[in-house]
Amino acid sequence: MPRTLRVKPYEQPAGGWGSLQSVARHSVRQANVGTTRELLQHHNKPGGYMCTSCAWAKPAEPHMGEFCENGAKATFWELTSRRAEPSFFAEHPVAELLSWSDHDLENQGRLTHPMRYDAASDRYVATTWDEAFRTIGEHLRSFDPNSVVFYTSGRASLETSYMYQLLARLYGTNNLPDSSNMCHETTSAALPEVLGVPVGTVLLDDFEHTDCILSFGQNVGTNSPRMLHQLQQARERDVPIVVFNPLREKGWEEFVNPQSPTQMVSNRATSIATQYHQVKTGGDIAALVGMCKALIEWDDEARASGRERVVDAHFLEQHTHGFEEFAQFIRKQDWADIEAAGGLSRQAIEEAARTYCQAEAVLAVYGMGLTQHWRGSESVQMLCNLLLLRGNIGKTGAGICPVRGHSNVQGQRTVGISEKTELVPLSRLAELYKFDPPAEDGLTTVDACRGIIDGSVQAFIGLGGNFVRAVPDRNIMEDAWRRLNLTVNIATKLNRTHLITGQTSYLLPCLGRLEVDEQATGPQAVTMEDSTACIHASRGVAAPASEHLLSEPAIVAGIAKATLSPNPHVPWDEWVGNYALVRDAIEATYPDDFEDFNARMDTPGGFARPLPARRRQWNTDTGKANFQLPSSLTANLDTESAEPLLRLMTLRSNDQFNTTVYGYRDRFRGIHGSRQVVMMNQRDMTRLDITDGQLVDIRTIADDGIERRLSGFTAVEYDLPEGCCAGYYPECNTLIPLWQHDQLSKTPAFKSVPVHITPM
Ligand SMILES: Nc1nc2c(c(=O)[nH]1)N[C@H]1C(S)=C(S)[C@@H](COP(=O)(O)OP(=O)(O)OC[C@H]3O[C@@H](n4cnc5c(=O)[nH]c(N)nc54)[C@H](O)[C@@H]3O)O[C@H]1N2
Ligand SMILES: Nc1nc2c(c(=O)[nH]1)N[C@H]1C(S)=C(S)[C@@H](COP(=O)(O)OP(=O)(O)OC[C@H]3O[C@@H](n4cnc5c(=O)[nH]c(N)nc54)[C@H](O)[C@@H]3O)O[C@H]1N2
Ligand SMILES: [Mo]
Repeated sequence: MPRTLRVKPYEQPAGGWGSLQSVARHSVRQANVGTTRELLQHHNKPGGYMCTSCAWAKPAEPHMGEFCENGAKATFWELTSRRAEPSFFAEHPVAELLSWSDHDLENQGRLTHPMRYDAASDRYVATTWDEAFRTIGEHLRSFDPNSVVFYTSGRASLETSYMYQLLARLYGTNNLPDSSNMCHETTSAALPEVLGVPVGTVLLDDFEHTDCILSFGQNVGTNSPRMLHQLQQARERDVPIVVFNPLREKGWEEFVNPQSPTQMVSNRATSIATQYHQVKTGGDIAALVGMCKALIEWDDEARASGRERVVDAHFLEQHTHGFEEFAQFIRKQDWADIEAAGGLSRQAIEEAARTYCQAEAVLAVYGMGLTQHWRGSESVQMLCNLLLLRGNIGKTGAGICPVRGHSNVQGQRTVGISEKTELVPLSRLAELYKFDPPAEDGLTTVDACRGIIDGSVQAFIGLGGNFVRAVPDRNIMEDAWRRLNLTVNIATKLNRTHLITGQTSYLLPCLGRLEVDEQATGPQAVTMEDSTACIHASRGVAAPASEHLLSEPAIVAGIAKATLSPNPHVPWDEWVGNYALVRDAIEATYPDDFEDFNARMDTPGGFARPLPARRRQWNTDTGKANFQLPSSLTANLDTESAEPLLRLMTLRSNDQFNTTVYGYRDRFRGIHGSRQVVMMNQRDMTRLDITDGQLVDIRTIADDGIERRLSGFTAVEYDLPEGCCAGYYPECNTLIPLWQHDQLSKTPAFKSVPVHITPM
């Protein structure tokens, strides 16, 4: 269906009446009005279910409705009354469905039957679970285990994830990439070198005690809206909030709490950011170097004149390694270079540094604007350097807070979904299950893509997600995907990845987290870990979408039993009948993190994993927190180009969850009706002879001989720094070269694609 673009700046705050209207619209469209509204009472509450949208922390004392606009949309979307039944697939051949939009595919509703792809009729046809497991098992037994990829999207529970990693390892491979490899893997790779932990150190309580909040590259109003409660409360205590983001995102500007009758009636918003720095994309290293430079210069002056130190000398001495070298490096940096790389003036950077210095306890939140860059890890480590200077790790009200994406993406890594053997207690698994786990590292997401392109990967099992749509180099990947021998997708809704079929393809429908999961010993609970490393139980409350669905643990066990030779130490059936036994197995594997797991999983607010860095114990090579020097002032890949080069950021709208496009209203950015747009700075438009609303051609600048191009996108004039532009994910994924990724973690550089834009 052709869509018409409308651009209308949004004058309202985040939250407020706009948010209520949007929730109401979605509840009506998914035709589940009454029931779902009742269910929302159990949302993110102890004893209830944990939201399927973002991973933000759930408080011990929840609000009356502990949900946000986007959490409510995710709930409606999962509990829709629509169904994609076998009759739907009989009517529509796969070739036809391939021409449908992401929105229209998922909007068909919940999958109801296990389906097998029939090449002769080019259709998915219903099959039985027995047949599906048997055929999948036969195929898997015929492959070299290292040619099979076991991908996980970040939604599956700790129980499912633990079983899934064990299936892969018993089968013989560590090929366990997950969506984290495209997301916060940068964090998981960068933080251990510096702080000795792969996750953030901040707890929800810290927001109540902090004196200053820094934010880098995260869009709170859209992607973790419940955090606005903590931000609003901090603002009520007059806590400064300093934001670095190329775009002026609504959530960081002002917020009306839809759950506060007084605020709703008066429509008086709380302003959130006290400083808003529109850094250039990839310019955070420069901004952070600048802040550190200001601090160290002020500290040098203080020391010279005998005044109180600006850095926390005691902390630096006791707890850190490499400070002197770092300070020398920082002193040598030139303000002109810092200003050019970050796009911020020295004055603005010093203003931020002053606010940082005046606070006793500072916490920093960050998202994809830091992680998805060529030097994403260096950006994250530079943020740690700044925090370390004043001892802002391991004290109340302070710390580093990566805002994770999927609702259990952090937890999956905790229980063994990882391609990196060093992160997994393989010897413990060997002891518990009496087998020899594969010793070599498996494939990351980027390496899995390479393997699919070069033919060394033969089969792909997807536990959720929309892999082909989420990865870079979409066109190349779609072609390569068809050569796969076997693809198996465990999913709730239809998406494009399911339609690009390998030689043998199965689509296996599962229960969603919100549904009652009845097994041999009764209804089951599952668990997940939030962004602050707190673990919560979740119990489904809605009736299953179809009687033919199996739970994710049951599907994993079904594939395992059909593939592996029996192992008396791995009780697949007992586990499926009683998830508490899986939790016992998790506890046996990770006794420190999961002590008394079954007893503690209902702790209000979750139970916190014991993180050494929170206690200022540093599990690093030096036994201290390590300063790390950046190799450049920019996080962007240096690209030589004779043509005018812009840096494209690919972003989420306020009406999507990753590749799930709920609709076409990016309300906060005022962009409605179409996602085929590119937001541009007015001076760049003039320079490139492009007018507002004009159709343009976007081409990636890369010297690898591959043409990556999108045509017919509409240029929209937008308030972002010169030299930067922005488009939507996943529409722009064709433009992103697979090899442009973070140097340490291989997280794709989705936020700084060098492009050339011309009028059509
Ligand atoms: N409703 C909803 N919630 C979600 C999701 C969703 O799609 N919809 N997705 C979930 C997932 S998996 C994730 S990972 C998170 C993602 O949540 P975010 O981390 O907020 O991810 P993005 O939407 O990609 O936006 C990143 C922000 O970084 C800014 N930015 C871009 N480049 C730079 C840069 O170089 N420097 C700085 N300082 N800023 C930059 C952009 O302007 C944007 O505001 O949200 C999760 N929650
Ligand atoms: N250009 C660009 N690309 C990006 C990003 C970006 O910012 N820019 N962000 C990256 C990031 S941060 C991420 S996390 C990835 C996301 O990549 P993925 O996690 O692979 O993608 P999603 O869109 O979250 O997956 C949606 C699908 O999951 C399935 N699903 C939903 N719920 C369930 C469930 O309960 N169980 C099962 N089994 N399946 C379920 C549905 O079928 C749905 O279609 O994309 C990455 N790609
Ligand atoms: Mo993510």
